[in-house]
Amino acid sequence: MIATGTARATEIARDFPILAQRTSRGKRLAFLDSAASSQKPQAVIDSLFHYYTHDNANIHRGVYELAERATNAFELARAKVAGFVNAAEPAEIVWTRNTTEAINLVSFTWGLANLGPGDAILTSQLEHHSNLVPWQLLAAKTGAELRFIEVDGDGMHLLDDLDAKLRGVKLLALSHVSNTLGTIAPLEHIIPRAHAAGALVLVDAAQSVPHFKVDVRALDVDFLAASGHKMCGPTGIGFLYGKRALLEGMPPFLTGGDMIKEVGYRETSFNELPWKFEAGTSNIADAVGLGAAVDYLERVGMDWVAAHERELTGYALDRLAPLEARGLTIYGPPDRTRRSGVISFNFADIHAHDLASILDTEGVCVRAGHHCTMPLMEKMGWPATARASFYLYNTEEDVDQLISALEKAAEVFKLP
Ligand code: 7TS
Repeated sequence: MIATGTARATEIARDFPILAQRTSRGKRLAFLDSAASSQKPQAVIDSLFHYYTHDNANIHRGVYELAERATNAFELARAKVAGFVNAAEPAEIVWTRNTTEAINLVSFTWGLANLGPGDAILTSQLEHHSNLVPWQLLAAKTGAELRFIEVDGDGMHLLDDLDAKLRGVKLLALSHVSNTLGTIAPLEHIIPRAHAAGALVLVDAAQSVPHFKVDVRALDVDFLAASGHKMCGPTGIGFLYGKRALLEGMPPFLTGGDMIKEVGYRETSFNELPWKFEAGTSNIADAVGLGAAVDYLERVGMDWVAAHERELTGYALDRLAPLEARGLTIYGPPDRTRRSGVISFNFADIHAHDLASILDTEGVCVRAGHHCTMPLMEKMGWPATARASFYLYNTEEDVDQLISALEKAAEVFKLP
């Protein structure tokens, strides 16, 4: 079973030219940092080249052929993203630079218009700073209260008091998958309860949409944010999904060109969805690139991606387990069905940064540090962790290389 997955992943890895290189020390590259940013398949690189070589022009204004082609490519990419997350229509997809900007859009528009003293925002103790700091600032500006779903020592949500926590909550803002611990939030249980309490739900899907099928209508999310660069797409492009009725009711975010209908010297009427939220010239080429990334992922099949990552994570956990006797600590949910392809760990008393540097000498790329979840690290009492994260192009060979590199670290640090 695993072998089949690995054979396919080995083929898939060939679509990603960057992975074929050797490091400056002559090592095979084991790229295990896709939670930070994924690599790009040739099809995405080609789409950018094609766009700039054949179609480039500004959109929504030109009457000439090039401008029409650019506009069509841009809007087709939006439709692809809408299909990928099963939005009811492309107009419910607003382009942003990334997840962070999508969350800020909701905070600055819906949030400032709808929250006040006596209201509450509920998030969790697992959140990336992107899904925390905007709500801290919004609470400070509006007088709303910020509350937290707590997590246990394994990073599992504690939901016994959820209904009590939801009292007075107007917005629940939750990450689907934790970038630090891999915890998958049980959204199918949480969202109906949030709606029953009268709250809207925003899902930070930066770590879920790239890795398994996410259906905004089946989940019944109100807003969802994701980043193109984590799902085989270019940097600088991401999106906000919002239900039409909500987006319609929200004031614009940034203002200027393209987001307007009529402008007078003293007043302005705004464009229709989704352009009302897309001021100025958009990141056209990278939107087109993200459309190509969606095509690529759909060709591979998101069910296969999810199954492969689950298998590979299981294989990695099995191979890491014997190192626990030498001081390795693995964090995150012990229940493998509740964790994604992210494994945070520490090795004896080696600092996570030193560990990551040694792994780097062996060609293994992992992230070390607080993973933009400083409050979580403080709560858990971990100064830092090293983190390996998997994607569709990773293979058992990558995991084996990680294990050998950890054994090398044990030697260097003279662990027993
Ligand atoms: N939310 C989650 C859950 C994330 O993992 C990240 C990025 C973001 C939001 C922000 O995404 P951006 O594209 O707007 O920057 N996470 C990581 C990471 O784990 N390592 O580097 C970036």
